[in-house]
Amino acid sequence: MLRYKILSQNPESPSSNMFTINNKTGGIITVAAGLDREKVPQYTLIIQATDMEGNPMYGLSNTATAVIRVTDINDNPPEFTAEMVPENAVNVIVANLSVTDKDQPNTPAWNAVYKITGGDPTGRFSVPTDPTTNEGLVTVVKVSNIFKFLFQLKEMR
Ligand SMILES: [Ca+2]
Ligand SMILES: [Ca+2]
Repeated sequence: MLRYKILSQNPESPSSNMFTINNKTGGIITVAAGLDREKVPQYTLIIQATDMEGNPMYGLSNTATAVIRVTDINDNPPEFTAEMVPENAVNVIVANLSVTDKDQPNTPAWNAVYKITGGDPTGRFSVPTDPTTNEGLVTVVKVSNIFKFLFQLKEMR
């Protein structure tokens, strides 16, 4: 007849008893709120099992390590990290917008989608996302008439 207990938890953050163990079944459950992958992605617990129903005089014990990995949830909005710096280009990307998101990289919780919410009533720009860097690529999709005119002039030469 075994009895289980947690000997230690590493790290002891945000509190030293984030988990409890069912002393008969060995099932580990969370007791305290505050699990956050961005702060502590993994806990290591040292578990002790003792026979003789955990009798400290006659029981024999051994320890094992339980590694608890905290999975991600989408609890961080993307944050812009740089000011938009326009470059002198007319046809393709005119600016890169970068954001940081503390959630797990390359997951739906991390991938940014950029949307122009104002200032472009004729839909001249589009902002696709760079799939590897998560940057917003501000792109001219519709060239204004004056530019079209200039391009035509160039082609005629
Ligand atoms: Ca996010
Ligand atoms: Ca998260």
